[in-house]
Amino acid sequence: MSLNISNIRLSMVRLDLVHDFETSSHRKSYLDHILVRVTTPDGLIGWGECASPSGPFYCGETTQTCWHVLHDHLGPALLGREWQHPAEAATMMAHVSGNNFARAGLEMACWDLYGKSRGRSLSDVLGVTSQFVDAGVSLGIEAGVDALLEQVRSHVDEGYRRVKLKIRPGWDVEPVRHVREAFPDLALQVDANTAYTRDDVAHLAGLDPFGLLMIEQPFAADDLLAHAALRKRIHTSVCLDESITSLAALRTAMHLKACSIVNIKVSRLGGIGAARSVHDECRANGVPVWCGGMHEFGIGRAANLAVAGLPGFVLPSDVSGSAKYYARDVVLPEIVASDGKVAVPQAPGIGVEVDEGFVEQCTRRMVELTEAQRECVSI
Ligand code: OSB
Ligand code: MG
Repeated sequence: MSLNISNIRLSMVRLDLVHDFETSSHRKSYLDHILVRVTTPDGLIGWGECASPSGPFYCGETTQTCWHVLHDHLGPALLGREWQHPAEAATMMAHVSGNNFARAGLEMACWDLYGKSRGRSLSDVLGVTSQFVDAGVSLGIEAGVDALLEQVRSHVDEGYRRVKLKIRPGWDVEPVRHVREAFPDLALQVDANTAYTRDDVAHLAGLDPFGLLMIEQPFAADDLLAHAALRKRIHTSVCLDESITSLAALRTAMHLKACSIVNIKVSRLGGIGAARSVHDECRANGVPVWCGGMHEFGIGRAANLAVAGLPGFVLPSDVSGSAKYYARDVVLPEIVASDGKVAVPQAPGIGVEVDEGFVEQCTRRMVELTEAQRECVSI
């Protein structure tokens, strides 16, 4: 059974964060994600989410570049063309280089369509059998140690058993020491979002006494050699996030022994298919993986949960319940964490229903692309 997309609607949707989030590069209080709604000539609807940060800090993409690339390049590459499987749709977009966040949004919508057309959930289509994913939380940089301890306390009280702390020069060993003293048994890890340089290797070794699960991406995305050097100097496992933008990048990182753990993100890798390939390669090589997040709304979050159910995901994910991020989600049923676990959606496609009325209320910009006109309505 072949599918083809006759209409693509892009909606830029803003949700406020319940708690400001600060990383080594920036602070944010809201999210502008692009929801991608695709329709077939028979009226089947698929949804995807482009979870790009607003500014070019995590990677080069922004909400605006994603909008442009989806509108002018990726959307037109798919409109009106027949495909049998989302992998084939991905091939139709392969001439567009980079722009993985934009690509992931549209590719996700193709998986949703594909699953719905067969009455099968994404997790089933991916061969996932796990019903639950171990959910951790990623906590931002706070004004002080007391505020951080309060954040850790409230999430531990909610049942989360793994916490990731954002670090940067000047906010690393001391906050980690305080959290470790207050929570001796908590599974704890840190994420530097590229804030350090090779000169900091000895300083980062100062994190070794705290029994961390890993240190994530201390150095620049393209500085695999610095990560390899760090691995030789510390006992704590080194995990890569920003560096792993493709299967080829993963293979290079493994070859250089730059990491012992990989954070898999659907957005950064340009889609569910690429995320699965990276997972398969890691699994074949005995590299443990876990599922990272980009503060996704319910659509991207549901897709992450299906991916995180794959067997190589042996470490807790950053995919928390929706309530950790925003007051109301764009999907029903709400994604909830209970006892540190989140259920893998089982309904057809990505497995969540989009609350279109609420989406409309939160939409700041919308455009529709059709096969005939390429573009018809915009607000
Ligand atoms: O590095 O993992 C990261 C959020 C935005 C950009 C980068 C990162 C993050 C997170 C949050 O750590 C993960 C989440 O809760 O979705
Ligand atoms: Mg990270």
